[in-house]
Amino acid sequence: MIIELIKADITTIKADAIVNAANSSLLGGGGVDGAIHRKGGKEILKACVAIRNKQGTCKTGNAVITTAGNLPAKYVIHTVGPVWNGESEKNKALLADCYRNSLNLAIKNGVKVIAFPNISTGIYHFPKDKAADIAITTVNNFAQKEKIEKVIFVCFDDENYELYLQKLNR
Ligand code: AR6
Repeated sequence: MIIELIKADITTIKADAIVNAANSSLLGGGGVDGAIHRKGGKEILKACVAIRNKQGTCKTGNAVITTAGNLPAKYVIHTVGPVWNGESEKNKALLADCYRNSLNLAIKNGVKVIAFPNISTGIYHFPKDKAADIAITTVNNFAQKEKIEKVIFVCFDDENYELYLQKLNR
């Protein structure tokens, strides 16, 4: 499995799947979620509503998959990161769940190349340094690594990009 780091808007990435930092409603929001729904078009929201009608809201740490609508990717994997409310093992475990459950769902759908944003580090205020450690460690320790060809960490802000650069070079 190759790990790639880029600084970009994830809606421009032509991967098999891009991951969305969604909320449990699955109905859209701000940040990367807003950008994905805006640029991906109505088909994504339609698919999210269908999932909600079938299985209800998406719990923190879980992931669901939809079409990517008008985006260059094939699928969007929507995962719900934890809201930072202070240091806790639970928060860290839930963020790791987001990466692991997204990767498992990717494999189930034949995804070879997957792009992740820096889940929970925006509106949900998870400290960027801690979140980057969890993201990198979880992806590195993922049990079925050989089934994924490439994981792209897509950083949007300079701070996240510099953190990932340092940590991945180590
Ligand atoms: N491409 C890649 N990364 C982005 C983009 C983009 N277009 N836009 C922002 N980021 P956030 P969260 C980065 O707030 O913290 C929404 O309202 C951003 O720099 O998008 O998980 C949802 O509906 C940050 O590093 O997600 C939820 O309610 C990272 O994406 C809530 O926000 C995550 O920031 C989720 O909050």
